[in-house]
Amino acid sequence: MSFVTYENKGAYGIITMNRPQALNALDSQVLDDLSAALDEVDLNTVRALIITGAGEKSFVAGADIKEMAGLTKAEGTAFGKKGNDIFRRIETLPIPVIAAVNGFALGGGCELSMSCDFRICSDNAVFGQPEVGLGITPGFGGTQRLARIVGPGYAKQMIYTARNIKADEALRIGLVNQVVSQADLLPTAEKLAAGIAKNAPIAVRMCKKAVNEGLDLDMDQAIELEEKLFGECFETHDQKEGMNAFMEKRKEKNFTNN
Ligand code: DAK
Repeated sequence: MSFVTYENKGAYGIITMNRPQALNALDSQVLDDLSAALDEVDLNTVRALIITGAGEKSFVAGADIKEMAGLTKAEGTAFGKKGNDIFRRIETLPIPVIAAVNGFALGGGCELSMSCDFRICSDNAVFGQPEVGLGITPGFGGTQRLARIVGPGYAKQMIYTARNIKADEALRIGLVNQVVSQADLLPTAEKLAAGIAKNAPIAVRMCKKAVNEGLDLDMDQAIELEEKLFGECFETHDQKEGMNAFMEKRKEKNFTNN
């Protein structure tokens, strides 16, 4: 039995973390299942991905504390690498990934949401990095991604105090882009995914690469990267189609990912 499901909705897909008896906490099995679900995404046809949690209470309540409790140093390091490799795969996936956070996003859950391109959440969502209260550091990229998303000040405050924040505060500090009701969460995420899927996939892919990789470069190098990726869009079918549609005053565009 898999703790992670994948549903192909045509232009976009939905991955659901589905271990509600443990509030979708991430143990080794769940991480393996998440990796297998990512394998199922057909990157030639699927143009955006949503990651959400099963149930109304939790997105992911963190790495599995019961499994981590007995780990040796070597096992702890290996567990951290397992999660990091999968989260990095999500971050660099050649299609946008939206986290639809439907409740607790704590520790590894907050970190999973931050490996996605952006986050929307329901009004009952709770975010936090409680690790220092458990005697560990965030281990799935939390110290790095949180600081990049909300800035070092808020990131350090959240991490050092281990204090959880609610949806409205997450919105205020820029951790999430939008807060909606539970009922509206998935429809809103699906609307966003479908909207992204209408655009030229090569161009969207280049934009993801430009933003992600550019953030780690100085401005001269970052602009050079943008120039290179901009250039790569030319002579593609989709560049010609997008520009021809404008000139022909056509609303419908046939982007083919070529
Ligand atoms: N791990 C394992 N089980 C969990 C869990 C978790 N993170 N969160 C919840 N559960 C389980 C509970 O144990 C309970 O199971 P039973 O006792 O019924 O068997 C069930 O889910 C329902 O939870 P509660 O009964 O506690 O539900 P409540 O509504 O009362 O409370 C809660 C919800 C989310 C406030 C509470 O469950 C809670 O505080 N959970 C722990 C949240 C947390 O601290 N999360 C961060 C985990 S630390 C690293 C790699 C990774 C990481 C760090 C380092 N390296 C290797 C370097 C990541 C660390 C983390 O994510």
